[in-house]
Amino acid sequence: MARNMNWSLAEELTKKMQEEIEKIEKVHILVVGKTGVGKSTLINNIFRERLAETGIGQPITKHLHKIEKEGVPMVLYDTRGLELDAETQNQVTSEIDQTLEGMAKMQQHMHVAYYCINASSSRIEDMEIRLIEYLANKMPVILVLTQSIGDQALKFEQYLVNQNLSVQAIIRLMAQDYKITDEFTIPAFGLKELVERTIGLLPHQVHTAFNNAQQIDIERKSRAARRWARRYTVTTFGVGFTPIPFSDATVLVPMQIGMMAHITAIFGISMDRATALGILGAIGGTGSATYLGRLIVSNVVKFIPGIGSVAGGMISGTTASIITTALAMSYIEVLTFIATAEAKGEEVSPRTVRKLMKELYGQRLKRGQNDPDFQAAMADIEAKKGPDAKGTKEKDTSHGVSLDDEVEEGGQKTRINWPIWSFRNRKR
Ligand SMILES: Nc1nc2c(ncn2[C@@H]2O[C@H](COP(=O)(O)OP(=O)(O)O)[C@@H](O)[C@H]2O)c(=O)[nH]1
Ligand SMILES: [Mg+2]
Repeated sequence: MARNMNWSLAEELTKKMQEEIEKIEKVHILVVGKTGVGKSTLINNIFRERLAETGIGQPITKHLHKIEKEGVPMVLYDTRGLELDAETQNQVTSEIDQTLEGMAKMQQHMHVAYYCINASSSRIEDMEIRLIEYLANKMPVILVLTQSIGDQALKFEQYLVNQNLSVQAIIRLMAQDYKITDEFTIPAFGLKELVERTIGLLPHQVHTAFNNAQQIDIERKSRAARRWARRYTVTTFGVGFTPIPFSDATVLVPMQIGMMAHITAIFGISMDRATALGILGAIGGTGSATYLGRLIVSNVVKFIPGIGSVAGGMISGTTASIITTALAMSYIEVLTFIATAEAKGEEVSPRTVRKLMKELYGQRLKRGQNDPDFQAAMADIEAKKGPDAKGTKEKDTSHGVSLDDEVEEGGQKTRINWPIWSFRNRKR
Protein backbone atom coordinates (compact mmCIF):
# COMPACT_ATOMS: atom_id res chain seq x y z
CA MET A 1 0.00 0.00 0.00
CA ALA A 2 1.38 3.36 -0.95
CA ARG A 3 2.66 4.97 2.16
CA ASN A 4 2.27 8.50 0.85
CA MET A 5 -1.43 7.85 0.42
CA ASN A 6 -1.70 7.19 4.15
CA TRP A 7 0.13 10.37 4.80
CA SER A 8 -2.12 12.36 2.54
CA LEU A 9 -5.24 11.36 4.45
CA ALA A 10 -3.51 12.06 7.78
CA GLU A 11 -2.34 15.35 6.40
CA GLU A 12 -5.86 16.22 5.37
CA LEU A 13 -7.09 15.42 8.86
CA THR A 14 -4.46 17.59 10.56
CA LYS A 15 -5.07 20.42 8.08
CA LYS A 16 -8.81 20.30 8.79
CA MET A 17 -8.05 20.31 12.51
CA GLN A 18 -6.10 23.54 12.09
CA GLU A 19 -8.89 25.09 10.07
CA GLU A 20 -11.41 24.20 12.77
CA ILE A 21 -9.20 25.72 15.48
CA GLU A 22 -8.90 28.92 13.51
CA LYS A 23 -12.68 29.28 13.47
CA ILE A 24 -12.83 29.41 17.26
CA GLU A 25 -13.10 32.85 18.80
CA LYS A 26 -10.03 33.35 20.99
CA VAL A 27 -10.12 33.97 24.70
CA HIS A 28 -7.92 36.78 26.05
CA ILE A 29 -6.55 36.53 29.58
CA LEU A 30 -4.39 38.97 31.52
CA VAL A 31 -2.09 37.56 34.21
CA VAL A 32 -0.83 40.16 36.67
CA GLY A 33 1.44 39.88 39.68
CA LYS A 34 4.86 40.65 41.02
CA THR A 35 7.88 38.76 39.74
CA GLY A 36 8.26 35.35 41.33
CA VAL A 37 4.70 34.93 42.60
CA GLY A 38 4.13 32.03 40.22
CA LYS A 39 2.43 33.42 37.10
CA SER A 40 4.43 31.27 34.70
CA THR A 41 3.94 28.20 36.86
CA LEU A 42 0.20 28.85 36.89
CA ILE A 43 0.04 29.31 33.12
CA ASN A 44 2.07 26.17 32.46
CA ASN A 45 -0.13 24.05 34.67
CA ILE A 46 -3.62 25.29 33.96
CA PHE A 47 -3.23 25.36 30.19
CA ARG A 48 -1.95 22.67 27.90
CA GLU A 49 1.35 22.85 26.02
CA ARG A 50 3.35 24.51 28.82
CA LEU A 51 2.60 27.85 27.21
CA ALA A 52 4.82 30.04 29.38
CA GLU A 53 7.81 28.02 28.18
CA THR A 54 6.90 26.98 24.68
CA GLY A 55 4.53 29.69 23.52
CA ILE A 56 5.72 32.58 21.46
CA GLY A 57 6.27 35.37 23.93
CA GLN A 58 6.32 38.79 22.42
CA PRO A 59 6.80 42.06 24.30
CA ILE A 60 3.96 44.39 23.42
CA THR A 61 4.86 47.10 25.95
CA LYS A 62 7.58 47.41 28.54
CA HIS A 63 5.72 45.33 31.11
CA LEU A 64 3.34 43.28 29.02
CA HIS A 65 4.19 40.13 27.14
CA LYS A 66 1.80 38.40 24.85
CA ILE A 67 1.96 34.61 24.84
CA GLU A 68 0.39 32.67 22.00
CA LYS A 69 0.80 29.30 20.41
CA GLU A 70 -0.53 28.02 17.15
CA GLY A 71 -3.33 25.56 17.71
CA VAL A 72 -4.34 27.04 21.06
CA PRO A 73 -7.20 29.56 20.68
CA MET A 74 -6.03 31.82 23.46
CA VAL A 75 -3.96 34.95 23.96
CA LEU A 76 -2.26 35.45 27.33
CA TYR A 77 -0.90 38.77 28.51
CA ASP A 78 1.74 38.27 31.16
CA THR A 79 3.12 41.14 33.23
CA ARG A 80 6.88 41.31 33.58
CA GLY A 81 8.95 43.26 36.04
CA LEU A 82 5.98 44.49 37.98
CA GLU A 83 7.20 46.42 41.01
CA LEU A 84 4.82 48.32 43.17
CA ASP A 85 6.47 51.70 43.29
CA ALA A 86 4.23 54.51 42.10
CA GLU A 87 6.11 55.04 38.89
CA THR A 88 6.02 51.44 37.74
CA GLN A 89 2.38 51.21 38.66
CA ASN A 90 1.53 54.26 36.56
CA GLN A 91 3.46 52.79 33.69
CA VAL A 92 1.71 49.46 33.99
CA THR A 93 -1.79 50.91 34.15
CA SER A 94 -1.17 53.14 31.16
CA GLU A 95 0.32 50.21 29.25
CA ILE A 96 -2.76 48.16 30.02
CA ASP A 97 -4.99 51.04 28.90
CA GLN A 98 -3.05 51.28 25.70
CA THR A 99 -3.30 47.53 25.13
CA LEU A 100 -7.03 47.50 25.78
CA GLU A 101 -7.54 50.36 23.34
CA GLY A 102 -5.59 48.53 20.68
CA MET A 103 -7.66 45.41 21.29
CA ALA A 104 -10.92 47.35 21.14
CA LYS A 105 -10.01 48.54 17.67
CA MET A 106 -9.82 44.92 16.62
CA GLN A 107 -13.10 44.07 18.37
CA GLN A 108 -11.21 42.13 21.01
CA HIS A 109 -11.80 42.13 24.75
CA MET A 110 -9.77 41.18 27.75
CA HIS A 111 -12.13 38.57 29.12
CA VAL A 112 -10.66 38.06 32.57
CA ALA A 113 -7.64 38.98 34.70
CA TYR A 114 -5.90 36.70 37.17
CA TYR A 115 -4.29 38.87 39.81
CA CYS A 116 -1.68 36.70 41.53
CA ILE A 117 -0.38 37.17 45.05
CA ASN A 118 1.94 34.77 46.81
CA ALA A 119 -0.13 33.44 49.71
CA SER A 120 2.87 33.06 51.97
CA SER A 121 3.55 36.80 51.79
CA SER A 122 0.39 37.14 53.89
CA ARG A 123 -0.02 40.77 53.12
CA ILE A 124 -1.35 42.98 50.40
CA GLU A 125 0.06 46.41 49.80
CA ASP A 126 -2.04 49.49 49.14
CA MET A 127 -0.48 49.73 45.73
CA GLU A 128 -1.74 46.27 44.90
CA ILE A 129 -5.24 47.11 46.11
CA ARG A 130 -5.23 50.13 43.82
CA LEU A 131 -4.03 48.06 40.92
CA ILE A 132 -6.73 45.47 41.53
CA GLU A 133 -9.41 48.17 41.69
CA TYR A 134 -8.09 49.66 38.48
CA LEU A 135 -8.31 46.27 36.75
CA ALA A 136 -11.74 45.52 38.17
CA ASN A 137 -13.06 48.62 36.45
CA LYS A 138 -12.01 47.21 33.12
CA MET A 139 -12.61 43.48 33.34
CA PRO A 140 -13.61 40.71 35.75
CA VAL A 141 -10.78 39.93 38.12
CA ILE A 142 -10.03 36.72 39.96
CA LEU A 143 -7.61 37.05 42.83
CA VAL A 144 -5.34 34.02 42.81
CA LEU A 145 -3.40 33.15 45.93
CA THR A 146 -0.43 31.23 44.62
CA GLN A 147 1.74 28.75 46.53
CA SER A 148 -0.91 28.42 49.21
CA ILE A 149 0.13 26.33 52.16
CA GLY A 150 -2.03 25.38 55.09
CA ASP A 151 -3.69 27.61 57.67
CA GLN A 152 -1.60 30.61 56.90
CA ALA A 153 -3.02 30.83 53.37
CA LEU A 154 -6.52 30.20 54.70
CA LYS A 155 -6.19 33.08 57.14
CA PHE A 156 -4.82 35.33 54.45
CA GLU A 157 -7.77 34.47 52.24
CA GLN A 158 -10.14 35.31 55.06
CA TYR A 159 -8.39 38.61 55.55
CA LEU A 160 -8.72 39.42 51.84
CA VAL A 161 -12.40 38.49 51.82
CA ASN A 162 -12.92 41.05 54.56
CA GLN A 163 -11.21 43.71 52.46
CA ASN A 164 -14.20 43.71 50.10
CA LEU A 165 -12.11 44.00 47.00
CA SER A 166 -13.91 44.33 43.67
CA VAL A 167 -12.92 40.85 42.62
CA GLN A 168 -15.19 38.08 41.39
CA ALA A 169 -13.48 35.36 43.37
CA ILE A 170 -10.50 34.64 45.58
CA ILE A 171 -8.93 31.29 44.91
CA ARG A 172 -6.24 29.63 46.95
CA LEU A 173 -4.14 27.24 44.98
CA MET A 174 -0.93 25.38 44.47
CA ALA A 175 -0.33 25.21 40.74
CA GLN A 176 2.31 22.49 40.88
CA ASP A 177 3.26 19.90 43.46
CA TYR A 178 5.38 21.57 46.11
CA LYS A 179 8.15 19.61 47.70
CA ILE A 180 8.77 20.44 51.34
CA THR A 181 11.10 17.62 52.27
CA ASP A 182 12.03 14.31 50.67
CA GLU A 183 9.15 12.69 52.51
CA PHE A 184 6.60 15.43 52.22
CA THR A 185 5.09 17.12 49.18
CA ILE A 186 2.04 19.33 48.98
CA PRO A 187 0.08 18.15 45.99
CA ALA A 188 -1.24 20.73 43.55
CA PHE A 189 -4.79 21.90 44.25
CA GLY A 190 -7.25 24.63 43.37
CA LEU A 191 -6.77 24.70 39.62
CA LYS A 192 -10.09 23.03 38.92
CA GLU A 193 -11.89 25.64 40.94
CA LEU A 194 -10.09 28.35 39.01
CA VAL A 195 -11.22 26.75 35.74
CA GLU A 196 -14.83 26.59 36.91
CA ARG A 197 -14.91 30.12 38.19
CA THR A 198 -13.32 31.40 35.01
CA ILE A 199 -15.87 29.69 32.79
CA GLY A 200 -18.61 31.19 34.96
CA LEU A 201 -17.24 34.65 34.19
CA LEU A 202 -16.41 34.28 30.53
CA PRO A 203 -18.84 35.34 27.86
CA HIS A 204 -20.45 32.40 26.23
CA GLN A 205 -18.75 32.85 22.87
CA VAL A 206 -15.30 32.11 24.30
CA HIS A 207 -16.24 29.06 26.37
CA THR A 208 -15.11 26.77 23.58
CA ALA A 209 -11.73 28.51 23.36
CA PHE A 210 -11.12 28.34 27.10
CA ASN A 211 -12.23 24.73 27.34
CA ASN A 212 -9.93 23.90 24.46
CA ALA A 213 -6.93 25.57 26.14
CA GLN A 214 -7.35 24.27 29.69
CA GLN A 215 -5.96 20.90 30.70
CA ILE A 216 -7.36 20.59 34.20
CA ASP A 217 -10.91 19.43 33.66
CA ILE A 218 -10.57 16.76 30.98
CA GLU A 219 -14.05 15.52 31.76
CA ARG A 220 -15.43 18.91 30.73
CA LYS A 221 -13.54 18.72 27.44
CA SER A 222 -14.95 15.30 26.77
CA ARG A 223 -18.50 16.39 27.66
CA ALA A 224 -18.38 19.32 25.26
CA ALA A 225 -17.12 17.08 22.46
CA ARG A 226 -19.71 14.38 23.16
CA ARG A 227 -22.49 16.91 23.19
CA TRP A 228 -21.46 18.23 19.83
CA ALA A 229 -21.02 14.75 18.36
CA ARG A 230 -24.48 13.71 19.48
CA ARG A 231 -26.05 16.75 17.85
CA TYR A 232 -24.02 16.18 14.76
CA THR A 233 -25.34 12.64 14.42
CA VAL A 234 -28.88 13.79 14.99
CA THR A 235 -28.71 16.54 12.40
CA THR A 236 -26.83 14.44 9.86
CA PHE A 237 -28.82 11.26 10.13
CA GLY A 238 -32.04 12.59 11.50
CA VAL A 239 -35.19 13.25 9.60
CA GLY A 240 -35.02 12.18 6.00
CA PHE A 241 -31.55 10.77 5.74
CA THR A 242 -31.45 8.74 2.57
CA PRO A 243 -29.64 5.45 2.38
CA ILE A 244 -26.28 5.59 0.65
CA PRO A 245 -25.66 3.29 -2.27
CA PHE A 246 -23.02 0.72 -1.49
CA SER A 247 -20.74 2.09 -4.17
CA ASP A 248 -20.95 5.63 -2.79
CA ALA A 249 -19.92 4.81 0.75
CA THR A 250 -16.89 6.99 0.17
CA VAL A 251 -19.10 10.00 0.88
CA LEU A 252 -18.78 9.04 4.51
CA VAL A 253 -15.04 9.57 4.50
CA PRO A 254 -14.77 13.34 4.06
CA MET A 255 -17.70 13.67 6.42
CA GLN A 256 -15.94 11.63 9.07
CA ILE A 257 -12.67 13.47 8.58
CA GLY A 258 -14.54 16.74 9.03
CA MET A 259 -16.28 15.43 12.11
CA MET A 260 -13.06 14.25 13.72
CA ALA A 261 -11.41 17.58 12.99
CA HIS A 262 -14.27 19.44 14.61
CA ILE A 263 -14.25 17.17 17.66
CA THR A 264 -10.50 17.72 18.03
CA ALA A 265 -10.98 21.49 18.00
CA ILE A 266 -13.73 21.43 20.61
CA PHE A 267 -11.78 19.07 22.82
CA GLY A 268 -8.50 20.91 22.44
CA ILE A 269 -5.52 18.69 21.88
CA SER A 270 -2.53 18.97 19.60
CA MET A 271 -2.24 16.04 17.31
CA ASP A 272 0.75 15.36 15.16
CA ARG A 273 0.47 13.58 11.88
CA ALA A 274 1.88 10.35 13.23
CA THR A 275 -0.90 10.13 15.80
CA ALA A 276 -3.51 11.10 13.22
CA LEU A 277 -2.15 8.36 11.04
CA GLY A 278 -2.43 5.89 13.88
CA ILE A 279 -6.06 6.78 14.35
CA LEU A 280 -6.87 6.55 10.68
CA GLY A 281 -5.08 3.23 10.59
CA ALA A 282 -7.23 1.97 13.41
CA ILE A 283 -10.45 2.80 11.63
CA GLY A 284 -9.28 1.11 8.46
CA GLY A 285 -8.19 4.17 6.63
CA THR A 286 -4.57 3.61 5.84
CA GLY A 287 -5.35 4.11 2.20
CA SER A 288 -7.11 6.56 0.03
CA ALA A 289 -10.63 7.77 0.68
CA THR A 290 -11.98 5.25 -1.81
CA TYR A 291 -10.25 2.44 -0.04
CA LEU A 292 -11.60 3.58 3.29
CA GLY A 293 -15.06 3.85 1.79
CA ARG A 294 -14.93 0.27 0.59
CA LEU A 295 -13.66 -0.84 3.96
CA ILE A 296 -16.54 0.82 5.71
CA VAL A 297 -18.90 -1.30 3.70
CA SER A 298 -17.13 -4.60 3.53
CA ASN A 299 -15.38 -4.71 6.88
CA VAL A 300 -17.12 -2.42 9.24
CA VAL A 301 -20.67 -3.30 8.41
CA LYS A 302 -20.14 -6.99 9.03
CA PHE A 303 -19.15 -6.17 12.61
CA ILE A 304 -22.49 -4.66 13.38
CA PRO A 305 -24.91 -7.25 14.66
CA GLY A 306 -28.27 -7.48 12.90
CA ILE A 307 -27.00 -5.93 9.73
CA GLY A 308 -24.60 -8.53 8.44
CA SER A 309 -24.75 -7.92 4.76
CA VAL A 310 -25.65 -4.76 3.01
CA ALA A 311 -29.25 -5.22 1.93
CA GLY A 312 -30.00 -4.25 -1.65
CA GLY A 313 -26.63 -2.65 -2.14
CA MET A 314 -27.48 0.19 0.22
CA ILE A 315 -26.22 1.30 3.58
CA SER A 316 -29.14 2.46 5.61
CA GLY A 317 -29.18 5.71 7.53
CA THR A 318 -29.17 3.62 10.68
CA THR A 319 -26.00 1.82 9.70
CA ALA A 320 -24.32 5.04 8.74
CA SER A 321 -25.25 6.59 12.04
CA ILE A 322 -24.05 3.56 14.02
CA ILE A 323 -20.69 3.89 12.29
CA THR A 324 -20.57 7.63 12.83
CA THR A 325 -21.54 7.47 16.50
CA ALA A 326 -19.07 4.67 17.12
CA LEU A 327 -16.32 6.63 15.46
CA ALA A 328 -17.09 9.92 17.21
CA MET A 329 -17.44 8.48 20.69
CA SER A 330 -14.46 6.15 20.55
CA TYR A 331 -12.38 9.00 19.13
CA ILE A 332 -13.38 11.19 22.08
CA GLU A 333 -12.40 8.38 24.45
CA VAL A 334 -8.99 8.23 22.82
CA LEU A 335 -8.56 12.00 23.07
CA THR A 336 -9.49 11.79 26.74
CA PHE A 337 -6.82 9.16 27.24
CA ILE A 338 -4.17 11.23 25.46
CA ALA A 339 -5.10 14.47 27.27
CA THR A 340 -5.06 12.77 30.67
CA ALA A 341 -1.60 11.37 30.02
CA GLU A 342 -0.28 14.66 28.66
CA ALA A 343 -1.56 16.63 31.64
CA LYS A 344 0.61 14.33 33.77
CA GLY A 345 3.56 15.04 31.50
CA GLU A 346 3.51 11.57 29.95
CA GLU A 347 3.83 10.91 26.26
CA VAL A 348 1.58 8.59 24.33
CA SER A 349 3.01 6.83 21.31
CA PRO A 350 1.08 6.73 18.03
CA ARG A 351 1.17 2.95 18.34
CA THR A 352 -0.66 3.02 21.64
CA VAL A 353 -3.18 5.43 20.21
CA ARG A 354 -3.77 3.21 17.22
CA LYS A 355 -4.28 0.14 19.37
CA LEU A 356 -6.67 1.87 21.74
CA MET A 357 -8.68 3.44 18.94
CA LYS A 358 -9.03 0.10 17.20
CA GLU A 359 -10.21 -1.58 20.36
CA LEU A 360 -12.73 1.07 21.37
CA TYR A 361 -14.13 1.58 17.89
CA GLY A 362 -14.47 -2.17 17.41
CA GLN A 363 -16.29 -2.55 20.72
CA ARG A 364 -18.84 0.06 19.77
CA LEU A 365 -19.41 -1.37 16.32
CA LYS A 366 -19.99 -4.78 17.87
CA ARG A 367 -22.55 -3.31 20.20
CA GLY A 368 -24.26 -1.84 17.15
CA GLN A 369 -27.76 -0.69 17.93
CA ASN A 370 -27.22 -1.54 21.58
CA ASP A 371 -24.61 1.13 22.00
CA PRO A 372 -26.02 3.58 24.55
CA ASP A 373 -24.68 6.58 22.66
CA PHE A 374 -26.30 5.40 19.46
CA GLN A 375 -29.58 4.90 21.33
CA ALA A 376 -29.34 8.37 22.82
CA ALA A 377 -28.87 9.87 19.37
CA MET A 378 -31.83 7.88 18.05
CA ALA A 379 -33.96 9.08 20.94
CA ASP A 380 -33.06 12.65 19.98
CA ILE A 381 -34.04 11.97 16.38
CA GLU A 382 -37.36 10.50 17.48
CA ALA A 383 -38.01 13.50 19.66
CA LYS A 384 -37.41 15.75 16.67
CA LYS A 385 -39.70 13.74 14.41
CA GLY A 386 -42.47 13.14 16.94
CA PRO A 387 -45.92 14.77 16.95
CA ASP A 388 -44.79 17.02 19.76
CA ALA A 389 -41.81 18.10 17.73
CA LYS A 390 -42.69 21.70 18.39
CA GLY A 391 -42.27 21.25 22.08
CA THR A 392 -38.82 19.73 21.77
CA LYS A 393 -37.57 22.18 19.22
CA GLU A 394 -36.80 24.99 21.61
CA LYS A 395 -33.24 24.93 20.46
CA ASP A 396 -32.44 25.46 16.84
CA THR A 397 -30.08 22.71 15.84
CA SER A 398 -30.61 23.14 12.14
CA HIS A 399 -27.02 24.19 11.67
CA GLY A 400 -26.17 21.33 13.94
CA VAL A 401 -22.75 22.52 14.94
CA SER A 402 -23.41 24.94 17.73
CA LEU A 403 -20.47 25.12 20.06
CA ASP A 404 -22.80 25.66 22.97
CA ASP A 405 -21.12 24.61 26.14
CA GLU A 406 -23.94 25.29 28.52
CA VAL A 407 -26.57 22.71 27.88
CA GLU A 408 -25.51 19.46 29.44
CA GLU A 409 -26.36 16.05 28.14
CA GLY A 410 -29.78 15.47 29.52
CA GLY A 411 -30.56 19.12 29.10
CA GLN A 412 -29.67 20.55 32.49
CA LYS A 413 -27.85 23.83 32.58
CA THR A 414 -24.42 23.64 34.12
CA ARG A 415 -23.64 27.28 34.08
CA ILE A 416 -22.12 28.21 37.37
CA ASN A 417 -24.18 30.55 39.37
CA TRP A 418 -21.46 33.02 39.95
CA PRO A 419 -22.15 36.75 40.15
CA ILE A 420 -21.79 38.14 36.70
CA TRP A 421 -19.47 41.03 36.57
CA SER A 422 -21.39 44.17 35.90
CA PHE A 423 -19.85 46.81 33.75
CA ARG A 424 -20.13 49.27 36.54
CA ASN A 425 -18.14 52.47 36.28
CA ARG A 426 -17.75 51.82 32.62
CA LYS A 427 -18.33 55.16 31.04
CA ARG A 428 -16.92 54.60 27.61
N1 LIG B 1 6.21 23.81 43.50
C1 LIG B 1 5.71 24.98 43.13
N2 LIG B 1 6.54 25.99 42.89
C2 LIG B 1 6.01 27.17 42.50
C3 LIG B 1 4.62 27.35 42.35
N3 LIG B 1 4.41 28.62 41.95
C4 LIG B 1 5.62 29.20 41.87
N4 LIG B 1 6.59 28.34 42.19
C5 LIG B 1 8.04 28.57 42.20
O1 LIG B 1 8.30 29.95 42.37
C6 LIG B 1 9.27 30.41 41.47
C7 LIG B 1 8.75 31.56 40.62
O2 LIG B 1 7.65 31.12 39.87
P1 LIG B 1 7.30 31.72 38.44
O3 LIG B 1 6.13 30.95 37.94
O4 LIG B 1 8.48 31.77 37.55
O5 LIG B 1 6.87 33.20 38.82
P2 LIG B 1 6.54 34.44 37.88
O6 LIG B 1 7.74 35.34 37.92
O7 LIG B 1 5.35 35.10 38.51
O8 LIG B 1 6.24 33.93 36.51
C8 LIG B 1 9.67 29.22 40.61
O9 LIG B 1 10.90 28.73 41.07
C9 LIG B 1 8.59 28.20 40.83
O10 LIG B 1 9.13 26.93 40.81
C10 LIG B 1 3.77 26.22 42.63
O11 LIG B 1 2.54 26.27 42.50
N5 LIG B 1 4.36 25.07 43.00
MG1 LIG C 1 7.04 34.44 34.66
